[in-house]
Amino acid sequence: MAKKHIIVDPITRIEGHLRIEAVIDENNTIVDAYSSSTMFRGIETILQGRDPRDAGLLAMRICGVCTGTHYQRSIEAVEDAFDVTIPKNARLVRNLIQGALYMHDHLVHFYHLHALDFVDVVSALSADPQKTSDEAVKWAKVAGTNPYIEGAGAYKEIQDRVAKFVKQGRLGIFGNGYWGNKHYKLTPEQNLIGVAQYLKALDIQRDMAKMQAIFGGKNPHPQSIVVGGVTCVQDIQNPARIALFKQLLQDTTKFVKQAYLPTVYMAGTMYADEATDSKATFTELIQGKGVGGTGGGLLNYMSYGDFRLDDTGFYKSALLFPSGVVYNGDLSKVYEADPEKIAEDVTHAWYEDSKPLHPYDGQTIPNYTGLDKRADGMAYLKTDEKYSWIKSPIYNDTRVEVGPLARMVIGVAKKDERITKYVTNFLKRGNLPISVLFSTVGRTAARAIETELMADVMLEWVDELAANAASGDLSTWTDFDFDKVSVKTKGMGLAEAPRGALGHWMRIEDGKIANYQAVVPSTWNAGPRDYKGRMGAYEASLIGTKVADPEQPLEIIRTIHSFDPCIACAVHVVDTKGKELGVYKIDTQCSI
Ligand code: NFE
Ligand code: MG
Repeated sequence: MAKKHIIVDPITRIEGHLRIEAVIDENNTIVDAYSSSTMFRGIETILQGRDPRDAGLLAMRICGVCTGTHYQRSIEAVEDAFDVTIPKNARLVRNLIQGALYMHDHLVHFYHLHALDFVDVVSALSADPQKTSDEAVKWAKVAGTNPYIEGAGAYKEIQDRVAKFVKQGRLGIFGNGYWGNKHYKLTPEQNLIGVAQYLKALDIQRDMAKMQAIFGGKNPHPQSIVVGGVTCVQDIQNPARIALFKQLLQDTTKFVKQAYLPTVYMAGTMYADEATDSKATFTELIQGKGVGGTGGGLLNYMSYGDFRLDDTGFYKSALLFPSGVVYNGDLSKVYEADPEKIAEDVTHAWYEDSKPLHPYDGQTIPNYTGLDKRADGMAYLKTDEKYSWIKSPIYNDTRVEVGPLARMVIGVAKKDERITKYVTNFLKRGNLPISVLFSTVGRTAARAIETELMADVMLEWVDELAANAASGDLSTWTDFDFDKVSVKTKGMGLAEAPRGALGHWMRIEDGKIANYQAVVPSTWNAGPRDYKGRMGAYEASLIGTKVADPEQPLEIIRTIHSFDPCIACAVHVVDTKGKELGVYKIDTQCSI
């Protein structure tokens, strides 16, 4: 039987526009896959010629999600150029804003962007509320706690709310799901737990956003970070502001521990067969045999490291998440991440050809070559040529995955005490081997482990900030000599974002930005094939996955969602002359 082509475009419940073309064999197993951003926009180009100190405010408009992270990375690039070390209060405040952003991002991802790939909402209507409550107790116990939502009455109330929606024939936020698909594996009671927490998480995420606004001034797009430090002097001086942050942190941590983690255990256990369904090697993966579990993918992981724990200087401080590189899922060897070894390739991206370039010398010259319109009326990606607006980042001439899973894997490989403790505890409680991490389910579990770790460590930081301010240290800014930029200089802000390794590189000449490049987590993960024809992380993760119903490619969406795609971030160049680069129509229903 001939191979079939599945096109998912757009992938929904993500930021931006992403198209996946997958080829399945006669057993409905994916044997080839292509990831394409169909969106073109931009920031890097408009930063050229501007004052470096303003770059952060513009750079954070790359995205509406990890806004504060781009802001901070851009400012750190300038601080690197000037060799500025920020004061302790500024470091702690930046850590708290970023930490709250991680918690917010991970929670919204798990519940609102990803959960419905595992939770069948319609099935929840046939759940027994008492059994649901008992089931919630069972999974909370695995996580060593009590359920956040308790009692048959609470579950009955939520079930009635959803039933009302369904009876009126309008599923609202739950519309357009693949409800009833054979690859949904939770019981009706487990599905009801998922739905109940989904709705509650809408309130919790608001509080996590508030935490960012306490020190950031607002959210999204905070405005209190400046080159040399922070401007939220009044908030640091006012114990009530710090106490409010701490209260919101404690309230939201409760949900992380008593709802998010138990539910990851529940879903992880019910989908565990997928996490452990293969132990193939990388060579077997690229032959289409699957590796680790479903969705394992490249098995090469990279982290730049992040969250400074002392004030010795940006690239000198001890880190909460260590930097490093692990190849082929081999945790026995870990290599240092060397910024010199980063390059972006555009062989299969809609830009003027060049050899792979280091970001300091990166170019963004669009060259849109269109799609292949065939006799069947459909437009296909020209996969032998250019097929995405996303470039292909390369590290040390290999493709790597970045993100929470990479951070946890590298932390364990580097024998980092705190990360090893959180990962080991998680696996021990759930009676799971470490190999389960190398899968779609594992990627989702790693994000939950990171959220708990982040919540706990932020409680230490907020107390440290309160104690430091109480001791009389109210310093928030380090002075620096701007005239230094009249000479030629350069700087990079290399650290992490919720979705993985994030770098901003800036060349400065005559006090103005001469070149600016951002290489972003979703660029690393969603990039197309490179100049050697090697797959990006999304593409590799789909190989070997079995699709239960090609008309409902739930498994493709589930695995891609596990990376938490942000295409707005991944593509951030624009043709500033507003020239039309090409027009094509997308058939969102296509599955042929
Ligand atoms: Ni637009 Fe982002 C994060 C950055 S991109 S969300 O996290 O940087 O992947
Ligand atoms: Mg870029």
